[in-house]
Amino acid sequence: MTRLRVDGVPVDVCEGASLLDAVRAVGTELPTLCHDDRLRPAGSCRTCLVRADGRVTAACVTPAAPGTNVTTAQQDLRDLRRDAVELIVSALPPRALTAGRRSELAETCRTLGITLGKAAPETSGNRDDSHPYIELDRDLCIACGRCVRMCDDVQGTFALTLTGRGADTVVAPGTGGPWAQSDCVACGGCVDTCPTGAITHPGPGRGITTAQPQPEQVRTTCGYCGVGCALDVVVSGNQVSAVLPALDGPVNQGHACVKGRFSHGYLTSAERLAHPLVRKNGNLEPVGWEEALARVADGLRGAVAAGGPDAVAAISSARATNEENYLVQKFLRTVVGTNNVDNCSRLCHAPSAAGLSAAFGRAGGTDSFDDVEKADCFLVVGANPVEAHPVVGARLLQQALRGASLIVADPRRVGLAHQADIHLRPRPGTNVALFNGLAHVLVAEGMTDPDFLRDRAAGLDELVELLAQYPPARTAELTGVPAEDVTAAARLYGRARRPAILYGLGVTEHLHGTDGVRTLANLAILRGAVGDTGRGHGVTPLRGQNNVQGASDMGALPDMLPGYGRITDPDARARAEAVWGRTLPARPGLRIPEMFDAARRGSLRALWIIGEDVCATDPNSHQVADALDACPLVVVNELFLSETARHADVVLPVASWLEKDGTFVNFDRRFQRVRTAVRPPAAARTDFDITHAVAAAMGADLGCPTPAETLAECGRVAPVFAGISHERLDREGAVAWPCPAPDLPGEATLYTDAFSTLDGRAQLSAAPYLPPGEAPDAAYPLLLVTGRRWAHYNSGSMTRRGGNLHLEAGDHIDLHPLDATRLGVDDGTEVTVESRHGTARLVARLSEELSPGQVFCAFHFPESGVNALTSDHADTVTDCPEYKVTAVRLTPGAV
Ligand SMILES: Nc1nc2c(c(=O)[nH]1)N[C@H]1C(S)=C(S)[C@@H](COP(=O)(O)OP(=O)(O)OC[C@H]3O[C@@H](n4cnc5c(=O)[nH]c(N)nc54)[C@H](O)[C@@H]3O)O[C@H]1N2
Ligand SMILES: Nc1nc2c(c(=O)[nH]1)N[C@H]1C(S)=C(S)[C@@H](COP(=O)(O)OP(=O)(O)OC[C@H]3O[C@@H](n4cnc5c(=O)[nH]c(N)nc54)[C@H](O)[C@@H]3O)O[C@H]1N2
Ligand SMILES: [Mo]
Repeated sequence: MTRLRVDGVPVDVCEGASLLDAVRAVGTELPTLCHDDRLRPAGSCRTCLVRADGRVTAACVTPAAPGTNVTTAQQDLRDLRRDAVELIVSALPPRALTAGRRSELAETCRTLGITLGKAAPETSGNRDDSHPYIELDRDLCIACGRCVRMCDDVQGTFALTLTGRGADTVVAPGTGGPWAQSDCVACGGCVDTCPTGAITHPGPGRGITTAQPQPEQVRTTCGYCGVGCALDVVVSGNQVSAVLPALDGPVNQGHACVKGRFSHGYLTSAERLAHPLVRKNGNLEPVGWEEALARVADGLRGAVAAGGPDAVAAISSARATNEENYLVQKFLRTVVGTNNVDNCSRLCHAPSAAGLSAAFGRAGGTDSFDDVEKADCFLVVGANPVEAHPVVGARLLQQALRGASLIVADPRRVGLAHQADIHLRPRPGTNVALFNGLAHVLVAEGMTDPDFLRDRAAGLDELVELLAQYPPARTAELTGVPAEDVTAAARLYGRARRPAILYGLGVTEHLHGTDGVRTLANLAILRGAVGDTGRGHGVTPLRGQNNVQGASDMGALPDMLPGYGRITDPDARARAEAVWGRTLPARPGLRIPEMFDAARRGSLRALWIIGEDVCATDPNSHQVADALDACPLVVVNELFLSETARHADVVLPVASWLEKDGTFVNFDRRFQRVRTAVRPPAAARTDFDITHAVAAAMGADLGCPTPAETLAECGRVAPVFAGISHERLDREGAVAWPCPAPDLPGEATLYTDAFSTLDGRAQLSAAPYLPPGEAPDAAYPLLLVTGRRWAHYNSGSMTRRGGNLHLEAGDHIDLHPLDATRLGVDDGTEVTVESRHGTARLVARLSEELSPGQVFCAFHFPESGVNALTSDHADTVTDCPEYKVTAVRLTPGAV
């Protein structure tokens, strides 16, 4: 702590604080037009002048030295500050300060009593409104550089620059052309920091920024990806006018991405479902809730009568809240009497849950993301956070720019790879060989932690024996990664002081995804870099959906009760039975692909799909559609008439994340609150209410009248959540699980004393490399990897309905220029892609980010049919589809 005096008042500030921090600490406000707490100080606007030990200085750039006497209130200082603001305003047209203008500058002028007296003449036309979410009015730019620093220092996109000279300096996209064609990824950082309204978001939210809290503002957690950004939703008349990143958001810290910040246009889309639909004479027709619920209840009863409780199954939603997922699995287990419940974790990080449980004992990441600040080396594997988890991607990028070493393992030159010390490019499907190769070098060169391995790990001898087969040269043959890169990457990870591993679907969505997770975990165990040893930050899966961790935590899994009690474990069942007052079926239920098999065979007679567009996003989609068509009752809870809803017998209109109350669990196991910002359309209801209503129509009462009471009940079934409640989250913001008691902090870092495995040790895995399920051949010579693009989200149901469509209007397939030339394909032209399973139509995009022989596409536009291409091959342990490896051929034009 540093002690100094501000206007005579003693004040203590932290090491590294500025005079501005000290002045604010005593409650004095200064104008700060070029300053934002999220950014490096610039000291250019001279509006925060103070006197420090007699010398006039800009408070924002002057370090708070011990004993300094700071004064702020003398008239000459007031005049200097006022002159500085007046000078800035005098160069702006009157609209900078028109009545009702929401901006920091307008606010400052109102406070200082500065009016338009000396303003420059009104101008017009110097605008760039090419972008759907960001508008630039160059005449209002004061060249404070906040937007540029936000783009560089927080987002890491470097899309903006200051151009021109002297008083004519203004911000511009670095590429020179219109904003829409720049490198901007619409994180909204520049909009949020701009103090004058030069950069704004068009529409009712224009000019609202985090600097000016609004009367109707609701704190919630983003409902897109699993990062768990805390957002403040500004509401006016049941409409969202702006969504602002919360400055105190534990993961996002005042940052957001295009999805959370701007992609809420879907809320008011004309296509939004507003009434239940029931199939009559082959057509889906609008009906009242009573009729729809009666149809569901009759269908469920009929299915049970014909095939017993196991003739019913549900796919619960990783987009929905914990409380909704808890209720859905409780309904299946206690009202229907089956364990047939699963969620999209099956398609995503089920291998993480299996692999991390086997290695360490629990089904989540081992450490807190806060540790990025302490890590000095990142191994990022099969993940593209710059596009898929942009806020995480940006924080990793900043750490790399500050000197942390970065190893990226991805077949493609993804965003982070541009900043990597080493980019390993394994052939898709060869991770296990790569990780074994890295482990070989760690062992061979003595970069392991013998004490940790002796005291806290098991399985070393077996692993060392296996690793003999993976010297760098053989690893290079198996993976295509040069031997010297394998060695160099192992040394970088092996010699780091505090290395951290983060990974994504490039590890899990493979035939041997669980082996991939386990052999990756080996690296952290060999180094003793897990288990709170102070020598590293473990292994973190960048989980996908907003609440995929939570959906699984809540027991929406065929073999697990809430809190991961095994359904086959009599003690776990007994605990749930005591709370629920019912005997539970002991046999594990069906996994998602098994549900479709059972439907095609005729043994599954009712399937309730809650927020998953299985016909678009599950693999081998023609077979999925066949399964739905074969199933006598398909009920779909949806926001839109998705591909899946089109195959349903009953479609129930639902509320989305901005329209409901509950909690989500993010990728590093933090529970956070979700709060209702606006009402859903017409007759749409929450999944929570619908589950209750279906139970009631079946004559059952699920208890749990409110989301808060539901989480409380869940804590009684699952002791690991017992310390977490809505009331506590309202107070504390976020709490990580495990958290067994209200007076204990959540365990953000796991395994401090022991691992949660049977013997308390981390388990090394001696898994040999086995080839992927599909391999290219003469007929299908290219290897297709599927994954994500920054502007759209999964099935695209929400991001295709709003401004994001202007950012990316369709799916395209990236291919190397050498392949394009060979195949006669031009950039931007239509191509037909065929696999052994189906056909898709896409637009070609030439890209050197891929190796020749490999192609890449996303699956955000169902009409392009990408999942008609993907196969039924799936992880041998968890059934997670092998989305990352499909052999295809490509022909120019539409066939
Ligand atoms: N914008 C956007 N964000 C999203 C989503 C979205 O659809 N759009 N979806 C969300 C969801 S549900 C999820 S699960 C996450 C997913 O987030 P990520 O896991 O980052 O997503 P992907 O792009 O599917 O795959 C990651 C990378 O794996 C690489 N890869 C493929 N095969 C291999 C391999 O064999 N070895 C290695 N080392 N790498 C390989 C691919 O080239 C790709 O770059 O994103 C979430 N966030
Ligand atoms: N080829 C290929 N396919 C993939 C992948 C891949 O990498 N490659 N990745 C896979 C992965 S990781 C995942 S997670 C899946 C994701 O696949 P899905 O889960 O199918 O995708 P989403 O678009 O996230 O959401 C599903 C539906 O939920 C609806 N929805 C949104 N919020 C709510 C809500 O609160 N309640 C209800 N009831 N509905 C809601 C949306 O309108 C949408 O139609 O895709 C998988 N498919
Ligand atoms: Mo996912």
